[in-house]
Amino acid sequence: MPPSKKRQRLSQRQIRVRDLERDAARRSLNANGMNGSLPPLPSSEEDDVQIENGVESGGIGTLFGHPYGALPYGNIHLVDSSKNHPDYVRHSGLGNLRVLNDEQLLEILSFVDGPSLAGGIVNCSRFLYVAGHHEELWRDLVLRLWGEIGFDVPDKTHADGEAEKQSDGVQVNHNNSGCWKDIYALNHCKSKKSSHHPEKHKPVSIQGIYSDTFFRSWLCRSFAYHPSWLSTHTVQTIDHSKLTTKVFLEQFEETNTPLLIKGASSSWPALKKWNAQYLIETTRGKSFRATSGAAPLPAQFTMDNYSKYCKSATEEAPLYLFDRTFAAKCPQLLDDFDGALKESCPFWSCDAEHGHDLFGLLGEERRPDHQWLIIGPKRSGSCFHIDPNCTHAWNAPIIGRKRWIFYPPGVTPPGVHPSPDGDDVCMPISLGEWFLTFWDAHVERRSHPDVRKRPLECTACPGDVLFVPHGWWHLVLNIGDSDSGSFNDKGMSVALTRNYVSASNLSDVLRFLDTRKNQISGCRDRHEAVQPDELASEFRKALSHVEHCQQAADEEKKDCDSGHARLKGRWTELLEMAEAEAKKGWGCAAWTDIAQESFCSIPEKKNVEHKSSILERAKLQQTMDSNNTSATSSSCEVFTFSFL
Ligand SMILES: O=C(O)CCC(=O)C(=O)O
Repeated sequence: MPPSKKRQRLSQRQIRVRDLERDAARRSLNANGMNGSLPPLPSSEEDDVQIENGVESGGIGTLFGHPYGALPYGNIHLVDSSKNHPDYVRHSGLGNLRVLNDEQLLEILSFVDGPSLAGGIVNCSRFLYVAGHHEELWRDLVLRLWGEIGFDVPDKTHADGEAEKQSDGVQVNHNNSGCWKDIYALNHCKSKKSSHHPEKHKPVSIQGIYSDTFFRSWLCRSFAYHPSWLSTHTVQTIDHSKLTTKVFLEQFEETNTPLLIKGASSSWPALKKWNAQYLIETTRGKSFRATSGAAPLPAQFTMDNYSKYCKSATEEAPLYLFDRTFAAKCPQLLDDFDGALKESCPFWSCDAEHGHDLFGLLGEERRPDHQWLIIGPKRSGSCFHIDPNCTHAWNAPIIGRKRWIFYPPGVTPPGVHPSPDGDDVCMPISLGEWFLTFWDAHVERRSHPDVRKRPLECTACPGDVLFVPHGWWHLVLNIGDSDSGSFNDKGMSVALTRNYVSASNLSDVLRFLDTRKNQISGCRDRHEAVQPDELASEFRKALSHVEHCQQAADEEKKDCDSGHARLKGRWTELLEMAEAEAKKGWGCAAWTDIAQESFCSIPEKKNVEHKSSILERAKLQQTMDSNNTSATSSSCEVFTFSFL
C-alpha cells in the first residue's frame, strides 16, 4: 500500500523547531559562501528506494568507474527531476546534515572510530555508505592506530577484473576498490586477538551520488596518462659512454643544467638483482618510512606489506616510501650500487679531486640526510619542490620509469605558490590534481620567449641516471613500464637518490646555511646530526680541517719555507673561493626573493601580513592560472607545508 499522502499537522513547538533548524541551516550555508535556499527534505513517499532488478535507478551510468558510483556534481543537471529532487540520494541520506558540504561531512566523519563507521554510519543511508567509505577516512584511522608501530596489509585476494553483478543484481567493484578498510579490518581483528579473517570489502556502486569531493579525489588518482604528458624530451641527454668527468663538471654542474645520462647505471648490480621478491627477502625484519602530503602521519611498512599496498592503493596521494636509513639497515642494498657508482660515474665519487659530497666531511652521523631509497606505486611521485639545503642530486630509477618536469631556478611552476621567503609553499595536494588542472598552463610555458625560463622534461628509464642541479623546481611521476596508463599495472616503482654539495654549489650552500636557517632540513629529528644553528660553522670547520697525513705535513713544510707559517686543509682554498662568491650574492636565482621574481610577477599587496600573503598569492595565481587553463571538474585545492 502506498504511504499516506496526508500531511501531518505540526504543533507550535514542532513549527518553531523546524524554523530554527532552517534558520541555522541557512546561516551555515551562507557562512560557507553557499546559496542559503535549502531544498526541502523528501517526503516519506520519496524516501522509498527505487530498485529495478536490484540496481537502483534514477541516476546516470558510472562515467569513470568510481568504485562507489560517485559522479561529478555537474552531472546533476542531466537528471530527470520530474519525480525526485535531483540530489535526492544526498538529501534523504543526510537529513538536516545536508546543510554541510561534503568536505565538512568528511571532516566530521574523521572523528568517528572504525567500528562505529563500519557498523553504524555506513549503514544509515546510501549517501553515508559512500561518504563513510572515502578511502582517506580509513587510511587516517589506520595511521592513527598503527602508523608508528606498523601494520599488516592483506593480500589482494581478488584478481583485477571488471565490476561484476552479484546474483542479487547489485553491482560490486572488485577492481580499483582501495584497501584501507581491509587493512583496518585485518589489524583490528589482530589487535583483538580474534581468529576471524575479515573478507575483502566489496564496494557497491550507488546511483544518484553527485559529489566533486568524492569524484575529484578518485579522478586525481585514477586518470589515464595523456600521451602528450609523456612525449616531450627537452632535458639534455648524453650517452654514458660519451660523458667525461670534465664535460660533466664544466658543462652541467658548473652551469647548473639538468642532464639525463643514458645507461649510467646499467652496470649496477641493483639493476639486475632488484625486484619485489629480492627487496622483501633482503630487508626482512626491517621497516621503512612512507609518507604522503595528504596523510596526517607517516607509516612504517615492512617491504612485504608495502609491496602489497602498492598493488591495491587507490587514494589520491598514496603513501610514498622515502627511506633515508636503508643503507645502515640493509648494507646489502648499498653494496648493490655504491661501488659500481664510483666506477660508472667518477664525477660522483666522494674521493674525487674536484670536491664532491662535501657534507660527508661532517661524518655520516652528523651530516644532513643525503640518500634515500624511493618506492611507490604507479602514479605516485613527488610534487614540485626544490631540493634541500641548496644541494645538487642524482636520481636513478631501478624499477619502472619516471617522468620529470623541471622549472629553472627563480621560475615558479604553475599552481605552485611559495611565500616570499620560501618558508612555505602552497600547491595542489596531488600529482593528479596538478596534471589535470595545470597542464595547459605548463604547455604555454614551453614557448616562453625567454628560452632560459622554459620548463624542461624527460622520461628516465631504469639504467639511466639524472643529474638534478640545485635550485631547480622538479616534479616526478612514476609511470611504470608501459604508457598504457592501465590502472591494473600496479607494480612498485623503485629508485635511488643522493643529494650532495660540491665545488660548484658550495658558495650557495654556505649562503643558504647562513641566511635560511629555518629552511635547513634533514637534521632536526636526529639529535646526533649537527643542528641548523651550528651547521654553517661546523661545515666551515670541517672544510678547513687539516688532514693529518703526509700531504699536510709536506704542505706545512712548504708553507714554512715560503714564510707562511700556517697549515692548510685540503679544501681550504675551495672554501675561500666559495666564501668570496657567497659574499657577492646567490649564484642561483632560486633563493633570491620570490617577490623580485620577474616571470610570474604577482602584484604585491601592501600592508598584508606575511602568512596571509601566501594565501593571497595562491588565490591570485589560481585565478590567473584558471584563466589560462581549460576548465576541469577539479578545483585547485592548496595545502601548505613547511620544510621539516
Ligand atoms: O623519485 C622521486 O620521486 C623524486 C625524488 C626527488 O625529487 C628528490 O629526492 O628530490
